[in-house]
Amino acid sequence: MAPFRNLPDATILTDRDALEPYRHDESHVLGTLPLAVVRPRGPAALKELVRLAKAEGFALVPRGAGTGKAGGCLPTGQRAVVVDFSAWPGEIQVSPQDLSLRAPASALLRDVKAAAAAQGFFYPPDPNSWESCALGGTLATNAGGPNACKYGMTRHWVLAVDALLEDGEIHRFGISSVKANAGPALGQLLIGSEGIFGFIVGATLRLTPLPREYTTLLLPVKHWQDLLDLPGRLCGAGYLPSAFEFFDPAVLAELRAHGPEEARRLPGEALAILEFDERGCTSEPFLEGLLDLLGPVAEGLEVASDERQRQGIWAVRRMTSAFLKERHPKKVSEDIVVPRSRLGEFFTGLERLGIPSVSYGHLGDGNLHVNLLAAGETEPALLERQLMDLFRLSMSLGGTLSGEHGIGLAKREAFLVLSDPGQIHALRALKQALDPCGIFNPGKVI
Ligand code: 2HG
Ligand code: ZN
Repeated sequence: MAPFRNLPDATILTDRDALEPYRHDESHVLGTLPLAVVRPRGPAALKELVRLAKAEGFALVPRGAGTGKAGGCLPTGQRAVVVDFSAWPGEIQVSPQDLSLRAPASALLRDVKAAAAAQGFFYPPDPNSWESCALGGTLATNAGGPNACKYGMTRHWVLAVDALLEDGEIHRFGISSVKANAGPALGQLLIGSEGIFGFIVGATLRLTPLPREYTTLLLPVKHWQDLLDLPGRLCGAGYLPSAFEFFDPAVLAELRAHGPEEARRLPGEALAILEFDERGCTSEPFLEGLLDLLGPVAEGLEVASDERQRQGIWAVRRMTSAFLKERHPKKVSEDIVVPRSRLGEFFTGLERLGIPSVSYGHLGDGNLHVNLLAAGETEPALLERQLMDLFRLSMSLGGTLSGEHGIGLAKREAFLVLSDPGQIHALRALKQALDPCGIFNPGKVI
């Protein structure tokens, strides 16, 4: 407690019981016990924290709502202080004329999306944790979600960020317009940086008009490989779904057998959920065109008849991760990506590797949640080999080892081994330049 005694405008936790939860996020990784948790309520607290961290030699670890999937907000080592942004002040303000929204890092993504929607606008990023995660965490991790298929990731919706840098001050990078080209975009460097270059305390987000209609489709198939060329075929023909999700046969069977009421009614051996949100997507010509394009695979296609059914379908998809975790507490879930044109090759390769796994996720953008359900019972060296094989396979097809969850602690070793050495060198040089004392979230990513 001693060094924090004079910290202005902050709540400080040092009680062991209060610190314990900060060793966890929603990944399978466990952090160390932090020295303290600080909840700053203004810039003065951050300035003093940065000064103290340098003087006393402790690390600062940022945390939003703790819903991350890669351990990016977990303390490591013996001298870490968690900076919990949940009390960071600020209001959500929508600017209809600028098609933008300002919000503090502490705002819940749910409230950001609702504030935009209340004025007829849409903020598309929709990670699975969207109802509980904090905006700051989504910015630090460049969160994804089903809508990324059409709308891209968090980074594509950020106009400006306010960030704490190593001088202890908060700096703004970017402006309230999509046009800004005065030099390289430092704000973009901070998004997805997982707090290793500085901490994001607020942002100006880009909005777009709220979609006025949705078509949500259930596409059950007998042979699940029949789904794999559909994302590419649809996109190639000008049908860009706002979401294209899937469950492989094993995940679907488990959901049907043990999931909630809505899951028990799901059809097919494997199943895709497609959603379109452009103007005209509920019209007959649109659906007829889609059916023509899909051909025989569309035999069992079901259109959600109303908003209630649509919400029921999404509720099942949204609970799949937690559902599988509850049934297989020691599972390891990955989030690799391959270009959608190579999905078939990916699954052929996965079968050839013999990695026991089940998959679901964002088929439309090639971001697959490959789950190793037996990870807890697998010998650690073998598990590591299986994961490295999985990452190598994805990369050999032009993909990557993480599509949306980030690197954090969970994938750091693999990231260092598998990345282009030039990339690691450049990232380390940036780290040295922006954080010469190494106080910002050390030991993460690089
Ligand atoms: C999802 O799409 C989330 O459901 C979580 O990204 C996936 O648990 C997972 O791996
Ligand atoms: Zn996901």
